[in-house]
Amino acid sequence: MKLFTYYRSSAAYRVRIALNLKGVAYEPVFIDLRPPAAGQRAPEYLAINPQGLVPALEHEGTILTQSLAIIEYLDELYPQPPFLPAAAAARAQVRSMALAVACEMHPLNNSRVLAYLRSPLAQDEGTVSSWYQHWIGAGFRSLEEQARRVSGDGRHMFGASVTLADMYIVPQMYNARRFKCDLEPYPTLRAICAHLESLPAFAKAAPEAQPDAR
Ligand SMILES: N[C@@H](CCC(=O)N[C@@H](CS)C(=O)NCC(=O)O)C(=O)O
Repeated sequence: MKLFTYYRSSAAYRVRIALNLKGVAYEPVFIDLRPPAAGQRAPEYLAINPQGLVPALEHEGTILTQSLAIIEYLDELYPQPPFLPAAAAARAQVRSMALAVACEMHPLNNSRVLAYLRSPLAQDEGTVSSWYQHWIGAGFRSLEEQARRVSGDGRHMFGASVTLADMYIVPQMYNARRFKCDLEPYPTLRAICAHLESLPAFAKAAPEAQPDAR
């Protein structure tokens, strides 16, 4: 199994966590997203993933893209430990929190969106930073309340074991710290992430633990 990854990509970070939780060995292929390399837009990478985004996963000759599709694939292939609870309503609650990160927060703060604000829209770093912090605040406020309602132990987004939602909140929290967002208003999310980041599968997936970190 080959994972096309970049250490600071939060979407790749989600998949690294999932692979580690399943105990699946993989070969990382490093795609440097920063200019001037911009490896995600190189013709050889676009041949692998026409979306021009990391992650991508190659397994048995098939290439998969989009972190959620990849993580669900892994969960179907390797059912233990399961990434979703058993009950239908609980599964929907977990997916809702993962999707709040994947569909509402991350797309607004992705590197290509921030780059577009800088050029051609000519926004200065202060404006780019308030854009970033605004959308983190909007997302985290709702997730804080959701997690407060459905976390079973204050250490997981849902119930008392690791689910899909945990694989999405930790990388988003990492990014929020990196962009110096005020995290004081989110004690539930901070406590959950502190616990999750101490687990080996999460620690091994962290950006700083990756061979391409610099
Ligand atoms: N929804 C996608 C998001 C993928 C994505 O946006 N990846 C970012 C890194 S976190 C990327 O490749 N950005 C390159 C760019 O913005 O040009 C997923 O979940 O896989």
